[in-house]
Amino acid sequence: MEWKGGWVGKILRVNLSKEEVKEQDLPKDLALEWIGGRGFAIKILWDELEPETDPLSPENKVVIATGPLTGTITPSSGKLVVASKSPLTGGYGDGNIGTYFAPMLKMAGYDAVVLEGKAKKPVYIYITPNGVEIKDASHLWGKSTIETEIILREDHGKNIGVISIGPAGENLVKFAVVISEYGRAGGRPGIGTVFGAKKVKALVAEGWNDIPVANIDEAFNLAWEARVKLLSHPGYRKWIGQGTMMTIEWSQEASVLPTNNFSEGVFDAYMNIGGETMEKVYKLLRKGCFSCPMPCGNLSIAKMGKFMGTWAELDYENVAMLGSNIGIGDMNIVIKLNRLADEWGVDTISLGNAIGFAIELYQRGIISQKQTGKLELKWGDEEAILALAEKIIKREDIGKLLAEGTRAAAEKIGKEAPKYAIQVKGLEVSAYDCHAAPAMALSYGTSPIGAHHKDAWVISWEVKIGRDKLDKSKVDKVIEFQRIRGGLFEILTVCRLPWIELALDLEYYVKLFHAVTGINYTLDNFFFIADKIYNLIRAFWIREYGEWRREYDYPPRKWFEIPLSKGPLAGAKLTKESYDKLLDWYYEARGWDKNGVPRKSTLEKFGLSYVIETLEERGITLSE
Ligand code: PTT
Ligand code: SF4
Repeated sequence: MEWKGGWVGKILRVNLSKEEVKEQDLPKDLALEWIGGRGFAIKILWDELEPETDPLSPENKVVIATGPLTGTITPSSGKLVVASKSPLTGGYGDGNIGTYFAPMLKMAGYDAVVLEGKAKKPVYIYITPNGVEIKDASHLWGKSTIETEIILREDHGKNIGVISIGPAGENLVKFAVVISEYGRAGGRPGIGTVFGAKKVKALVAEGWNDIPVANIDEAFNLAWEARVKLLSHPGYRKWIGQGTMMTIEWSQEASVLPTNNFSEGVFDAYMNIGGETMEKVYKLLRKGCFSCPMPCGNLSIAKMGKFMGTWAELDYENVAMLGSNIGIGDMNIVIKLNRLADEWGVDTISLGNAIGFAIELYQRGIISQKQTGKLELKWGDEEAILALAEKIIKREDIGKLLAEGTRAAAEKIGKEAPKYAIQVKGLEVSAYDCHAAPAMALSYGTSPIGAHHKDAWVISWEVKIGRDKLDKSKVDKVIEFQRIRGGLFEILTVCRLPWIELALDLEYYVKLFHAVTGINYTLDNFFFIADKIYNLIRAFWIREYGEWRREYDYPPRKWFEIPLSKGPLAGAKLTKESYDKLLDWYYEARGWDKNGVPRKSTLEKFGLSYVIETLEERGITLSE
């Protein structure tokens, strides 16, 4: 099978230790069998990392990968996967970022970049069709992501794509992300931290070559049709007005809005930080990714108080985690915290979790002012929260512990602390409380990177069909979404929101894939690849952890042990029996044994026999 477009056919290898840059032809089987994005990332990391590689050592690698539809006429195709072995979780980690760097990289001639080794001093990588340079970044080190991008644009012109890290990545805060265009973020499980460990401040791409397309007329007609469908959807107007921010009101109504470190699902001041208020009072302009007909970036500005004039891009997760989850009901403060997170290059979700965790421990007397560096931590206390956030980035006092993530911090603090760490596999939970949502809890529990909503956001479906209902349909839905969201969209590497929010049919992506590459794959072909990726990612975790236990796939203890005390669902909590039942069904449906380890027959079905050998060599027993 030959492709006629989509992939540009090269991988860029940057060895930072040797200061060497090499081009590699994109292997045909990598393209056809793993497609792109997450598929490329896990295959390269499995094949090329020695087991138990220290994530912050030169031996770890970062994979920055586009997909065959990235940068094409496909709607919303300016996406990029950044992946590595995660320093936060110790397992596979990735993130998806909307950035002009993605199409620029392809127009510069590369489908992916692999960073290897470690630079002696801070560097940035400048990529064009005329060559690739490893450039000195000493003048950028210590600067915020926003200052960094401004300087790089002054130096290289406006027509570039940039991804960079801020002080959080430099200081090896374990949940540092990469940032682009002053407010897009990617790589929650500490991919920015790995950049920092490698002393890579930024990547800059400037491309001008065409991305080949097999059948331009077919691609154009499909893309046009898709755009017309999106723009004429009844939800379009609200979407471009509020984007993901409309979820605040929905979450409040459904009692899943994380409040006070996921203690409650309702927040009294939710309206102040809701999508309606943002649109009417704070929104300044709409930003969008490359080729996006439904731009959702809410660039918003503080209107009152001491942060008046500060602007930041707002999304649901950011506002819930740096708002209700830490007791802040003033959008002006939420904007300031978001702006700081973007400048520092730190994940808003883990930051909001770390702050909420610390406040709860302080309130319960598990930590004292001696540990917090004299801070008195209270819900909604903006002064103390801003000071604590800064301590995390600078790794001062308790900030040093919290910068390791809530799982590691809780283990160190001991006592009852682990009960209040809202994380799975070391990655903090994103902004949906699951005291009364077992299927969503399963989604967090089985997400391939630790607790993230991106793979299977089943919560709105679950609320509709019944939270208490306990049958296999919940597991089927989680797996269906993992195939589509965690599979299809992460390998084609395009935005999933046209499908989720404005109902663009999945068949468009199949047809666009054909028009762009010339290859005929069905949705089932993509789902097979998605399942294969899930198995290889699971094997990667097992290889790195040296074992696997069911508990690793459990949601946070708090949801089982401390019920909600407010709102219409007061008294609700998860039960172990129900969760275990869902987990058993899930393992069975995936072809994994009762401990969550893929069976030999499952690995063989996906052509992953080489995995069996590696795991067995490491003393892991696999069932037939
Ligand atoms: C994503 C996670 C999310 S998911 C959000 S808001 W969301 C947070 N955004 C952050 C931010 O901003 N600044 C910051 N310092 N940290 C942040 N951490 C959080 O990171 C985003 C949109 C959104 S907004 C979502 S859901 C969709 N995500 C997609 C995805 O994952 N895949 C895909 N194919 N399409 C997607 N489309 C949507 O893109 P992570 P972005 Mg992000 C300021 O990276 O690690 O996956 O974590 O990408 O460009 O900001 O777009 O309510
Ligand atoms: Fe980017 Fe939003 Fe458009 Fe997706 S819908 S491509 S996140 S602007």
